[in-house]
Amino acid sequence: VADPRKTAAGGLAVALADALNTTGGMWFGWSGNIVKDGATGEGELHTQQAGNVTLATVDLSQEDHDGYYLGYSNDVLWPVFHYRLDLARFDAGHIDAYRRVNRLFARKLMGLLKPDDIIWVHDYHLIPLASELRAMGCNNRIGFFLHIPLPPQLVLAAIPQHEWLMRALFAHDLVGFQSEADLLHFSRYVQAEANATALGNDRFRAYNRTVRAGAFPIGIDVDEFQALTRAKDGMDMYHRMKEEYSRRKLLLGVERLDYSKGLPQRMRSFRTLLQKYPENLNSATLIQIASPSREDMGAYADLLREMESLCGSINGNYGELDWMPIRYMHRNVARKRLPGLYRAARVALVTPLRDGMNLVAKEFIAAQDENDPGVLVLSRFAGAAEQLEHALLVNPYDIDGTAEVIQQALQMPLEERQARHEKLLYRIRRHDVHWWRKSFLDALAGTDSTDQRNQVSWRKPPRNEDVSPVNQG
Ligand code: GDG
Repeated sequence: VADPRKTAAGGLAVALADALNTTGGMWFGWSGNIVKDGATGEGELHTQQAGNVTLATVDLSQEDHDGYYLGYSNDVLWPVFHYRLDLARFDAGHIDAYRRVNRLFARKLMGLLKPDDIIWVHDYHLIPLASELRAMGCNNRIGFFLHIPLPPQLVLAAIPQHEWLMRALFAHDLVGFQSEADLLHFSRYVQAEANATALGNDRFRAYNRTVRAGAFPIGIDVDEFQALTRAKDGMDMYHRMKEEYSRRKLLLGVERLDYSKGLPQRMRSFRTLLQKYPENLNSATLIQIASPSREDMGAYADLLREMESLCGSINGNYGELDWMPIRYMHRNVARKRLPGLYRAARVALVTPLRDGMNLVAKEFIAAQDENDPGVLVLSRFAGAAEQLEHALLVNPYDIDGTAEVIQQALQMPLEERQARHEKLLYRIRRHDVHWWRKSFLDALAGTDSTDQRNQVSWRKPPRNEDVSPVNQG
C-alpha cells in the first residue's frame, strides 16, 4: 500500500492512487513492514487517514514475507505468468505461506467491511483473497484485476496448484485482464481444464459459480503526465538533455531491472546496431535507467551482473574518449524528471519479453513534442502492443531484426513520426486511466451476481480438492 498523497514509482501504485483519490474509499494491504518472528504486532492492523482515503495495513512476519511475497508471489507466480518456467521455484513451503497470508488479510478485512462496500482486488499476490472472504461469509461484490499476463493453459498447468488458483478466480463477480490475449488464455483454460460453459456476454460457469471476465487495458493519466512534462523540473531536464546531446541521437529505456523487460536482449540489439550501421558510432547514445527491484532475489542478482558485464563490454569496445554508447544507471530517477527525459529522446526502446501492459510506452507518447515527436519501438509481447500498433513493433528475441527496426526509427522522416504519434496519442487518450477505472467499476456494478451473493456463503472446496503441496504430490 502506498500513500496516495505521495508520488509513487510503480505503475500500479500510480493508477490506484488516482482511482482512490477520485472516489474515496479504503486501501487495504501489506504495510511494507516486516516484524521479527515471534514479536507481537504480527498481523496487527494499522489505519491512517490520507485525505478521503483510509489506509488500512497489516505487517508481515519475516517467515510470511519470505514465503508469501518473495516465495510464492515472486518466485512462482511472477515467473510462470511471464512464461519463465525456467526461473520458477516450486518450493513446498511457499504455497502454505501464500494461503496463510491471504487468509490473514481476509480476516482483517472482514472486520472492516460494510455490507454495500465494493471490493476491488489487485494482482497476483491476492488471487485467493476473495475465496477466503467468501468462506468467511462475505457477500459483497468483488472484482479482481490481474496486472500481469495470464499465460496459456499448458504453461499455467506447470504450477502444482493451478487448479486451485483458477478456481479461486471464480469467487469474484468480475475478473479483469490487461489484454484480449490474456482473456483468451483464461477462456481456453477454464473450458479445457474445468469444463466451463461460456454463457455469452463474457460470462463463464464453472465450479458451481458464474464469473464475468473481460479485458480492461490499463492506461495513464495523460493530462497529468503532460502537465508534469511542462512543469519546471520536466522542462529543465528536457533542455539539459537536448543541449548535452545536441550532436547525438538519444535513445532511452526506462524500467525496473526485471528479467521480464528484455534488457540484455536490448543491449545486444543496440550492439548489433553499432556493428551493422557504423554511422551510429560516435552518435547514437542509449540511456538505460534500470531502477532497483526485488534485489534480495537470486534471478535479479544474476540479471544485474549480466547487465553490468554487457554494458561494460559494449562501452569498452565501442566507446571513444568523448562518447560512450550506453549510459546505464541502476538507480531510480525522480518522477518529475522522467517526462523531460522522454521528450528529449529520439527513440524509446520498450522491448519486454512479456509484459501485462507497460505504462512506460504510454508515458513516452504523452511526453512528446507533437511537432517533433520521438519514435516508439515496442515489443509485440507487451500488452500495450494490442492498442499501440502504430508504434514500430519488434520481436525482442530477434536481435538482428530489432537492430534493423531501431535503425528505421532513427532514420524516420518527420512526417511519418508526426503521423504515427498522432494516432498513438489518440489511443492513449481514449483509453486512459480514468477510462480503465470507470469501465472496470461499471462492469463490476453491472454484474448480475445475485445468484452468487444470495448463497449464504461460498462453499470451501472439500479437503481432498483443497490444495496443499502435500496432497498435490
Ligand atoms: C506492472 C506490470 C503493467 C520506472 N522506473 C522509474 C520509474 N518507473 C515507473 C514508470 C512507470 C512504472 O514505473 C512502470 O510501470 P510498467 O507498467 O512499465 O511496469 P511494472 O512496474 O512492471 O508494472 C505492467 C503495470 O503493472 C500496471 O498495470 O503495465 O505490465 O508489469 O510508471 O514511469 N519511475 C521513477 N523512477 C524510475 O527510475 N520515478
